[in-house]
Amino acid sequence: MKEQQSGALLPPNQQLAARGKWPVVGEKRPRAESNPWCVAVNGLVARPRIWTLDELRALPQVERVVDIHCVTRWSKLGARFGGVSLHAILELAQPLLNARFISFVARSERTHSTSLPLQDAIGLDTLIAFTFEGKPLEEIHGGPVRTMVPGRYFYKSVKWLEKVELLAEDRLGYWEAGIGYHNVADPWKEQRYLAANLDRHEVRQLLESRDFSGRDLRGIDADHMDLAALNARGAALRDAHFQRANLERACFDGANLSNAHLEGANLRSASFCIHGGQFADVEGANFRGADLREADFTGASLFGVTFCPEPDEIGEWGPAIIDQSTRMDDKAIETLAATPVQEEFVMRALGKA
Ligand SMILES: Nc1nc2c(c(=O)[nH]1)N[C@H]1C(S)=C(S)[C@@H](COP(=O)(O)O)O[C@H]1N2
Ligand SMILES: [Mo]
Repeated sequence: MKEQQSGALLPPNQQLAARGKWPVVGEKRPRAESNPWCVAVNGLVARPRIWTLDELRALPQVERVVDIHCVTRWSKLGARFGGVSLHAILELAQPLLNARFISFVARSERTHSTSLPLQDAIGLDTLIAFTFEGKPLEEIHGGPVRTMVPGRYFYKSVKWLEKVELLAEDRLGYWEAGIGYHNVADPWKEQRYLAANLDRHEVRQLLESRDFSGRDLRGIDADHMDLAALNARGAALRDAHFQRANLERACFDGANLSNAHLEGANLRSASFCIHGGQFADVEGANFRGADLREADFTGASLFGVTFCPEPDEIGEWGPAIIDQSTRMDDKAIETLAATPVQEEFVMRALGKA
């Protein structure tokens, strides 16, 4: 947002598409199907509903002039879309209190989808669009109906919308889960890929191989990713985000996870031990709500680690799941002494208190 206020029109490292040009990216057409087009609004809503296009067009229509920023570095400024605001549709659907994410699913061969935190989708003024520059949206650009999410890379805007689903937990979209496109996707912060300074081929390779060993992946944003059996031996993962990620059997031996966010992660049988003479550094990491059964912290440094909420702390996360199958040697436990609430919680959970 800072850049926008300072007057720049283009987010960092974007280029203007040629005047009048609108590149086609991703899928080229919707799934071939004979039944009439409908958009279902369901999941965690009080009033699920299947809308026909005529019914949607009968709702108040609005126009928005928005800037398109594709992650592949082209931008198209001042595009005029018309349709129904997501906000209006959600007012009719009445999301339940536990609805925190919204997934937009396409009527396409691979049921392409993308998701956003519900607050962002509403706050960014998402449009369910039928028209572009006053004319029906061309099929190749998502007609008859697509979403348009201003302020995010264009991969957050789905073509050929067929379902809007409200969710308690995030469900990563096609590009986000598959090739590591950043799950927030703010172009002004250049959130293109899950790790800064990696290109898309490197990210794809990392995810396919699940081999992070020895890599510098500081600040990586892998919230909600499925990374079971990840090899992260000796990796630099300071400030990494792994909230609710599946890291079962992951190996973090000798890795640096200081200040990493591991809340709610599945870390069953994960290992935080010594590798090549280097202990696993998890100082300041956050393990609230993580499953740490059979995890092994032998030799790890746990200074400033959080396993349970502090007394009177109000927050989303409960204590980590630790039991007698969780392995912590005396050296690791010693490093917890600076934080008595944490030490006491761990000793009790391990059955040593
Ligand atoms: N159904 C569907 N929606 C999609 C995609 C896709 O492959 N399938 N690609 C996304 C990406 S990466 C971009 S940049 C835009 C491209 O939209 P356009 O082809 O109209 O430019 O659609 C997004 N929505
Ligand atoms: Mo894109």
